[in-house]
Amino acid sequence: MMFHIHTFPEVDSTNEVAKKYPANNVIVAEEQIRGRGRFGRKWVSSKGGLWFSLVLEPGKRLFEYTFIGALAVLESIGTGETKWPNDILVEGKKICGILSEVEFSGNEAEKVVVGIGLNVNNELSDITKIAVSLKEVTGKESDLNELLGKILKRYEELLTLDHSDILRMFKEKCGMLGKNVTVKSLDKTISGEAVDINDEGHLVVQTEEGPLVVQEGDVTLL
Ligand code: BT5
Repeated sequence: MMFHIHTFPEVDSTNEVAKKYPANNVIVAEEQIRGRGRFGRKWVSSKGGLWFSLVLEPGKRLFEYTFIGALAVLESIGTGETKWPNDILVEGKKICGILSEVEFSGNEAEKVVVGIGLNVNNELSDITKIAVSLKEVTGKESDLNELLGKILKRYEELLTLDHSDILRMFKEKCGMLGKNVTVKSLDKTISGEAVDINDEGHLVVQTEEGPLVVQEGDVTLL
């Protein structure tokens, strides 16, 4: 395997630790004190979950690293569907979230950090309405190291595929295409049918005013 794995009992955020490492390293934490989502949101990361960040060479578009992460996790847990732009859902609840970030050296992308949070054996206490763990889905605990190994192996394989293959695979597993959605981005909210994910990784929504392209945001299925 191309990845070197470093495990820590507790960190603020594995994405922050990962930024100090060169490509092909993976940072794993048993627990995160300040696990992060997009837009500075909090990611609940207590013991029993799989919280890790991959450090990768730049070269692909950022969303591809996220889509590859989603596909690698999906295939490794054997259940669920992808949700644009960075989640995996099982029965409508979030089991996995991904946060991909670029590290620059001057103007040039130096590396990409892909942070993956997967609820495995951890308790979800106050977010059970929106979140689910693999343990709840399968009825049994999973071995975290075994699962991590599977995901990393699959990630490495998917990295060699073309942009178009990754996009096609992500779309095939995407439960929200063809459904009516509301998308809240930072500055506006739109509703319509989610019809496609374009080559840029953006969501295309067919609204009453015509098709709109959404670059980032949170989607609610109607
Ligand atoms: C994400 O953000 O889904 C990206 C999460 C990435 C977490 C990994 S863990 C390893 C690495 N280190 C980090 O610090 N982060 C990465 P977003 O789409 O913004 O979703 C965040 C929202 O998900 C929160 O506002 C909550 O509503 C919900 N949430 C928080 N913790 C959750 C959990 N454990 N399971 C499911 N949903 C959760």
